[in-house]
Amino acid sequence: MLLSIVVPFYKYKNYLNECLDSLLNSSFHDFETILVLDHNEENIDDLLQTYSSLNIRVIHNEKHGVASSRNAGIKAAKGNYIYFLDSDDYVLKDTLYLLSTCITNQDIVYGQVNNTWNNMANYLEKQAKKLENLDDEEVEMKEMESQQKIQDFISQYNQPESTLLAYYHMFKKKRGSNNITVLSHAYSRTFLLENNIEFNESLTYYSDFPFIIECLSKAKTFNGCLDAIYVKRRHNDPINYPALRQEENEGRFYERMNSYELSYKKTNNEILTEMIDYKIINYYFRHFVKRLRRSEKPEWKNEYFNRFSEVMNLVSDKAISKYSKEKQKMIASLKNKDLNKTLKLVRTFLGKKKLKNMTHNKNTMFKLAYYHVYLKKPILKNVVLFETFNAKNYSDSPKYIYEYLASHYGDQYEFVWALNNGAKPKYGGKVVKRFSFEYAYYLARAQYLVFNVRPPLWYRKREGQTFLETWHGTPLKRLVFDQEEVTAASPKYKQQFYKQRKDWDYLISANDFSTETFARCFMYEGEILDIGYPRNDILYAPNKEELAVEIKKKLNIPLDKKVILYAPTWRDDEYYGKGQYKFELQLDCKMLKEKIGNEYVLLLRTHQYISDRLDTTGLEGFAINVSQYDDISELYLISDICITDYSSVFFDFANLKRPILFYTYDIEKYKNQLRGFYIDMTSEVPGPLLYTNEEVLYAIEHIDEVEQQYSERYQQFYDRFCHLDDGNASKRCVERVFLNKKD
Ligand code: C2G
Repeated sequence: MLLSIVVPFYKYKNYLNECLDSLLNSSFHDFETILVLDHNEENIDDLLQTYSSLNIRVIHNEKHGVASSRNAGIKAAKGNYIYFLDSDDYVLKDTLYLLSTCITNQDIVYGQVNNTWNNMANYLEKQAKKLENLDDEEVEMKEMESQQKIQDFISQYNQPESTLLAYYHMFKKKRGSNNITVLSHAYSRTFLLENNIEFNESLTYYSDFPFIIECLSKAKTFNGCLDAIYVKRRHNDPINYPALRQEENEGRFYERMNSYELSYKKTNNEILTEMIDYKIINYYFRHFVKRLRRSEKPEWKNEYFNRFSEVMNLVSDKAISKYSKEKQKMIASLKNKDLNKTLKLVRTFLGKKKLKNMTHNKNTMFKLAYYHVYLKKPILKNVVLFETFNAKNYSDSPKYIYEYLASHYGDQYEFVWALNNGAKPKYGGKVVKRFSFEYAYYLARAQYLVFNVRPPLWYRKREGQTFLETWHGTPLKRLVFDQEEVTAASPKYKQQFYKQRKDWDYLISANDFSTETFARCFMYEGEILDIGYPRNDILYAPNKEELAVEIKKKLNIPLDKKVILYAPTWRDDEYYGKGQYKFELQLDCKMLKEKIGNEYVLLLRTHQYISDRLDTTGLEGFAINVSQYDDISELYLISDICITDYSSVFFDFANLKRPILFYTYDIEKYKNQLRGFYIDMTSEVPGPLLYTNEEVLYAIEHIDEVEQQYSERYQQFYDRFCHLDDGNASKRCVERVFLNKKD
């Protein structure tokens, strides 16, 4: 047998599932799977059953930790080569096959690791596209550049080329020793056993580094295949499912130091020693300096500083000489255990770095003012800053809270709106552009902040500030901590959310269902105002008929025409770039115009994340693009029918008790791959799920029948989700948050 795949398992069964799945789908089969159970608490019998065709050998680690699990795996292995696969990672279909083609009596055969938080297919597709876009000449240039770098590296040392190539590829480039990993490579079992190479079990977090250094130091023959990709999962929920490297632990620092020291002991090789040097120096400038300057834990300036000084004294002068004079000085003062001098140098070093980052992008200069000037000034009493959808429009609950507050208590407060679209708030509130100096000013100094999404990441909540998070919809799609993989967001999303939600003093909920869901999915512990949605007050306004006429006139809609609003949501996997989502209209507007154009006007409204512009050519007199219209609540008021998909708009629209149609042409993908839902779309939503344009047309033409058919379900839905809305939510909100009344 060629390979023994050693999979240590401690926790996160859902990841193990994907890991084993990847082995099952591998195009290469000459391997055994050794699953080393490390006191796992989740029962995995069902998984073993599912993957019985892999003939998994299960062994139990008597000790604890990934090092001893892997050692147990090495001992149990029967294959000629050993491949370590962590239970939260996976391989691609051809990874093992490609690796196997390079195995011809080498001590080590190396592959390559790719990090991902997304699915790998996406990544590969993107890579392929990138290559497609480069013309042949560019590809050739890039290839030549990288060849040149490799040659430069090789020419520096006097060692066999295959060894140097292995070093180069494993370390990627000079001074890049941070990339070092034991993963993605196959190790000859005899080589490991004959040389007594094993993981150091006293290390929990950092046993990889000395292991690979020892392997590289002792191996005589190498081969590699960089296309043999090992996929390393970037955990996107470090709060609930931290990866080993994301766990916070007291002993971590000392372990890191021990691991560096141990690594030096494992080799005499010049290149490898230099790699260790670089790793230590990199750690100093990338991480240690920040802790030294900012950590509140006194250890960083005492014990940790002294211990690091000892380790830095092991670093060769040759490696140090490759750094700038400034960095050399910082290293020297650390080596001399001169804390005061080091602190001084570090302060300048970090200050310069920050300034460089800020001035590099002139657009962020206001942040400097925010941190260094505005935050130091006192809070401005009774100043309220409002923001809706990142200042895209004047709408949603902040608008209604503002209008209530301004019309009833206008003389007691000063109002500021962050608005980028030129909208003018009623009652003459001050307008600032998001991410401007003025914006930073009010973000730092306003006493009250009313936002319907999260504030910028650089916002620092101050003592004396009250933050009211209104949120922007009853959740249908799974949110934050209820989502397994956050496909569209950065892997830091959950971590950031966790931190930010602590800043909220109040969170508004439109119904009991939201109250329960938000508390869980945001891991929110603050006060929830279950008062209904201020944005829905208008739907209960006594003069709503007159308001509707006004709005229709504003939009040039003939008063004798009925109105259909089509308001779909965005799709996590269809985007151009950060925050810029694609949307392709699947509704056949031309056909609808032909069939129902006499009776209806169609309002098309894309979600605020969508950057595609709808093309309404040929639809004049029938379809109106209202995507830029500020307030969707006003559009509800004039609409006789609402068509949506998985957007929360129907929870609000249902307050009007008017018919709702669901055009869910991609429900399977949306439900299973992208988000998952909190409620059962097929049995709980207040209208039919329609999959084709013909079905949509039929439903519109038979809307009375649809209403009748769904009347019972609609009522149940209304009772469950609209039970708090009555036109007075803004009032209740203002009384609690601004007048501090409790019921
Ligand atoms: N919206 C809109 N036009 C659309 C879609 C949405 O104006 N075509 C507004 C509605 O007010 C809606 C809100 O944006 O309630 C949120 O949109 P969703 O489609 O529900 O999606 P998302 O922004 O992901 O928010 O708890 C709710 C979730 O956070 C969903």
